[in-house]
Amino acid sequence: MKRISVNVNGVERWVVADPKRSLADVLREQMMLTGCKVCCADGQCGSCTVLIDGKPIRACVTPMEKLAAGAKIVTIEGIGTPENLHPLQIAWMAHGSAQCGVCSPGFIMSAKALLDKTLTPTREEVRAWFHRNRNLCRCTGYKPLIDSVMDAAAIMRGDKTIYDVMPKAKEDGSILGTEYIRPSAVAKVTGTWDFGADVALKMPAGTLRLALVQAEVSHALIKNIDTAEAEKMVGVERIITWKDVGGKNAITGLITFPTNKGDGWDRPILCKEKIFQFGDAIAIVAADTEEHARAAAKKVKVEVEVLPAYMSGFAALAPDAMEIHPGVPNAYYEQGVVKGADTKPLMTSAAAMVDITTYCSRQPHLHLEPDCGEAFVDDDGVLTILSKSIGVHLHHAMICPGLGIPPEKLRLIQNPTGGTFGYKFSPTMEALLGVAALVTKKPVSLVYDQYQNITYTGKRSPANINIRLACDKNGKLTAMETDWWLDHGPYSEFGDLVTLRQAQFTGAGYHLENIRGKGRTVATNHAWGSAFRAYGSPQSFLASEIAIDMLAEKMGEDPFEFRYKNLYNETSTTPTGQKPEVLVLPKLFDMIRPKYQEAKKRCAEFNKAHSDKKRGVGVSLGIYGCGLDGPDSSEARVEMTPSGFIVHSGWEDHGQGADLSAQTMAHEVLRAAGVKPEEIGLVMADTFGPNSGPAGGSRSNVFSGNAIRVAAEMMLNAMKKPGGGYRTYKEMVAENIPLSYDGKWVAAACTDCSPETAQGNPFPIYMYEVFLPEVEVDLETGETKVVKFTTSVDVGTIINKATVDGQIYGGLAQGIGLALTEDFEDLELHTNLKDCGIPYPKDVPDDIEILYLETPRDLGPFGAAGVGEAPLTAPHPAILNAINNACGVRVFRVPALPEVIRMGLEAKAGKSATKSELQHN
Ligand code: MCN
Ligand code: FES
Ligand code: FES
Repeated sequence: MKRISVNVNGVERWVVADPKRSLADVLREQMMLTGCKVCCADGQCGSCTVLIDGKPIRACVTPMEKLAAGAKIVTIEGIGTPENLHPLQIAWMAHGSAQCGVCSPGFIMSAKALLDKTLTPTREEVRAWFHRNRNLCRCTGYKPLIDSVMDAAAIMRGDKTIYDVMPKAKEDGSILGTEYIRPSAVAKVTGTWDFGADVALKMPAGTLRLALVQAEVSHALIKNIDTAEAEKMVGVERIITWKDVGGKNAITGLITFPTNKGDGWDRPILCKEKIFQFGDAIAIVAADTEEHARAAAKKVKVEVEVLPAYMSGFAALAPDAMEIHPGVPNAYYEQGVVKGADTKPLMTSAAAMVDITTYCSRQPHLHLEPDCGEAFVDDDGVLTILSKSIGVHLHHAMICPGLGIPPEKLRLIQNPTGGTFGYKFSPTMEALLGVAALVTKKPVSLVYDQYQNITYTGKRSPANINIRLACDKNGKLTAMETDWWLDHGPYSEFGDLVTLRQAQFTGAGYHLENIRGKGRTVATNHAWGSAFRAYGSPQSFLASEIAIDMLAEKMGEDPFEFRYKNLYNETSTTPTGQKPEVLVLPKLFDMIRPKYQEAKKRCAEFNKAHSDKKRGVGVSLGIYGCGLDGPDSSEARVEMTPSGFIVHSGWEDHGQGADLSAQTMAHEVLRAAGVKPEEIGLVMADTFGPNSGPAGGSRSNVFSGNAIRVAAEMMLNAMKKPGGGYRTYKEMVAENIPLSYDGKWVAAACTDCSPETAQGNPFPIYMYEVFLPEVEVDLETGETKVVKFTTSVDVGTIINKATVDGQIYGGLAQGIGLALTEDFEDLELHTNLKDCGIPYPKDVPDDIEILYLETPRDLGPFGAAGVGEAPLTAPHPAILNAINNACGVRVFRVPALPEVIRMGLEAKAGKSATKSELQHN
């Protein structure tokens, strides 16, 4: 320990600290300057960036002892306050740049250092600066961040005013379709938005800190758990094992289909007899500090008998593979698709047919904020769990029987959340927190480090799809056959649905009336499969959007026009036999066609001038449904108070902007009574409030948006005076009129899909997008980058323009990662953000163009569909198609790593790789 003098935000202070501790830890834990966020603790993400003597420094890798005497430290708290914001903070809000907001303080500090040097940077200089300073963002695709810096610089130069930059309501007061800022924006850009790790620091004295004892192998029998030595370690209060869990000690997967061969109780809260995957929780240590808890966790001895680990669908499907869950076959769910006529004769008589196998990877979510949460038993004896849950009511049902408490004694509330992209559709640590709080009878907190966050949360389920696609002599699609499996890891939750998604989306978008296929969900010992943005569809479109490209090639036709003539028409149905709710794909293709032609010309000119690098353009389409399968519903409440209105909604916010959307939906109705947006407060994502369903499946804008609209309409009706005008709060009270209204919206016309045929009407509304990337391939190294991305999109009426732009930019950036770099396969290598292949600023093009078509949907709130998942449905096959267009190499799996492309180039040049090597390497 040492008494160290520091100058923080202009104030000279003394702090007693361990000189080896990081500046980030001292700022956060000792000075409570929690605007300095720690996401990786490894210098990779820049979320902890502060200024030291004007330079951007990553505080997580700066030990206190490295601080020079008299060094001046500036944190986000030192550059602006909610009442007096820095231009960068204003511009960040104005461009919707703080989506989840966990990266915002770090980016703003980094940008400040740049603008302190120059007020006239170019966009490229800003991008290079962020890239060099390792500033990562997973939500925004970076473009809005660059826009923000450019605007902040303009304000600081005096070329623009704050008024110019800040979005405004429309003249009639409506904020629908504007770029109105989020209610959470000020807190996010000033660093006062408390994420779960900040909440943990601010828990009361006596809160126990938890650490997990986790499996270090992927498949094993547990012979003994010895806690004796660990119990004696300093600070330890209690070591908790399966014996301490009061209920079934399992998380129920709420399996959807009775044809599922398991019972859905396959995921233990704490492992008893068996380890199913690396990282599985075996015991929890509760101690006075996190350091003590982690040290003791290392001393728990787990004796195991290692079993063969099945790390892929290929391995788990092998005839001699043992059952991972004894009594349940590894292929535990089968899904068929049967539409139209028998496809066999159509395949035989086809003018052309493509038969390929594609493999979509175990894409990691790479949300920056590591998983975290707290729990306590409140004064009424209710176990209250705070976490990143994006399905508080869903998770309540999934964990309650495992904990063994009555449902009314369990409450889940979502903490401000630093991105999930779907991994939090599964409960992660909720049950662990719950068990610990129940056993110790004290408040507890658990904060994963980035290693745990990556290795012990769910991932996208890899899919291996064989597709055969046929057309007649006119190039019209006649039939499709598919055969697929999904590697869903060891736990069955949502495994049947993701398998069904292949039936719903493979071949979607085209007039394709004859389909036969069969798929299966396979248990493996790799990471458990969880929801991931666009859930299930990236696997499907990888297959069908490469196949159709190849079919066009076989027919000697342009891939854009070949698609165009096969798009859904007035007589078409989706692969599940549903009539599309709007016919927008031909218009989206018409809109983007001139861009396609320009791109082809641009690429040809580049290729003429370069022999070492080649450029190409690719096309694909993507579609996704809004909703959970079948008759889904959402509830909301609007309450009138003396000072305004409160929307109560379960719409969880990952970072996508649930707060602003809930406010906008209510305001668009209530503004008739002269209500201002700022008079509408929010109480969100709490199981003691209305059940709005999970924020997944891009369902919330439609379902929760409609439920809020309905509740607001009921309120407005109640406020209406017989002679015109609206009642005030006082008048409502005086007339004894209820002050609270519950709205509900049900997609009543939707039906489930059958496991045998997949036929049904699963979604009320779909989103549609066309992808047009341009890539550059280095012919020597195989390195590929996306240099420009154009997309045309129809997500119905736009509720907030900055939100929708941000969703699309961010989704495309994740699509670039999926296509080229991201993976979670190697448990030794893929253990941090960088090695999992997360795109840094310069890995995503600044040149992204979005063309909007706004076709109002009859069932959408104010005509809106959803948007979150659309941009990640099919950007990656378009990129792979563009690679082929650039250099003639077909890649059938993602990520298309340079070595795979290089192998393809060598094969083309007459060297060794075969088609099957390219499909499976
Ligand atoms: N929206 C709009 N106008 C439309 C459609 C949508 O303004 N026509 C807005 C909505 O009001 C909402 C956002 O766009 O703020 C996304 O709406 P929707 O598609 O309904 O999605 P959900 O609110 O249900 O959010 C979930 C969705 C999914 S499934 C994932 S995964 C996802 C995503 O949104 N994860 C995200 N976007 C994310 N964005 C961030 N920053 N972080 C995540 O983890
Ligand atoms: Fe410091 Fe990531 S760089 S937390
Ligand atoms: Fe950048 Fe979420 S806003 S990580």
